[in-house]
Amino acid sequence: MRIAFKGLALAASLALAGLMPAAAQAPAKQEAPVAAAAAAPAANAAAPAATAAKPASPELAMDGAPAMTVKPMLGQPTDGLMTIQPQVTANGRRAHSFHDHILLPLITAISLFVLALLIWVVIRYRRAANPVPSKTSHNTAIEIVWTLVPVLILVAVAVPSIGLLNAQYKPAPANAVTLKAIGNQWYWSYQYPDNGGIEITANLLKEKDQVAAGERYRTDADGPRLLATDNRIVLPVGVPIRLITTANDVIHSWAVPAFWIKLDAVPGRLNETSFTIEKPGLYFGQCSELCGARHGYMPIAVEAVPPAEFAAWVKAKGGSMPGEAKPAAAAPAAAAAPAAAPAANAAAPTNTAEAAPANAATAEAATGR
Ligand SMILES: [Cu+2]
Repeated sequence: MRIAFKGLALAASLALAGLMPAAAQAPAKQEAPVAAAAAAPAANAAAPAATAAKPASPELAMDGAPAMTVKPMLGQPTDGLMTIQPQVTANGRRAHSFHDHILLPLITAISLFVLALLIWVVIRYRRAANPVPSKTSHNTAIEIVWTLVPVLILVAVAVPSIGLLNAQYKPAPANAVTLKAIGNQWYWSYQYPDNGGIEITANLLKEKDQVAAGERYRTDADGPRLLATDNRIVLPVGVPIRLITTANDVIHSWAVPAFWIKLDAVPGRLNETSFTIEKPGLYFGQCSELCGARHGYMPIAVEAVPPAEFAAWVKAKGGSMPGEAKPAAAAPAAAAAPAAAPAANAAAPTNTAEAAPANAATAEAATGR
């Protein structure tokens, strides 16, 4: 039964996403979501119908989810910005403050002090001003000072630094939402193992002049060049996220600057960290481990939304929230077509196609933003 449901959920999400893993490198046509929506998924008829009912538009994610608009200054690089991106996690704020209030003043003071010493030496002890140089070779007091002071500075930096490092590897609490990010040459795929095994493949959106006529290309609503993806992942705000990374081929690294997250994705190994996003918004990142020819073309786009919207998105994807009953529509469908379950093919969705249209308007109101 559980396997049957998983198969259906996979079929549903694949149909919704309008792409199969094999097609990952080639962005599907814009019309795909609508076509897929007509055959609407087995799991939970109402919610997908709502998102799918919208017309295909470059501003919609390929799965038909409402696209979040890009906010200036938030979650992306900004022209002329000199410092770290605005941080939206506790660790990020802590690191930002560490950088701004401890490291930067310290580095500035040391640089100015050394510069002043150099200038003083150059002027005061130049040949013209100091024709007979001193033959002094040792000075115990000054040697103790120039050994001790740097040690004390390093200790002063190490204390907050190790605390921050420790905080970054704090295990996630039991109620965390798990996101598994899988690096592939050269795109990211995602799983939500606690939410009915939702799977998402996120590819770079190419520029208009790089795609064939009719194919989806990047617009400014999708995000900056080289950072926009065809499918965005969605995460709840204010809820701890357990991030697990791994890879299918070579080492990648899942990095989103605004979250203060950079976690290597290593084949055959699971790396884990946790964070809580404090502000709704659209956040961009990139693979940060040199992983091959198209390393620069595997962006990350995260929509952070209120928990209720996240729950609605999970339902729309055919998943479920932990502790919640499985979507009702999935049960009869699975019972009606047990044979179709293992293969995520066309058989399953057609069985429930009639049940799909449901009340689009209500669900749209619930998920609209
Ligand atoms: Cu990579």
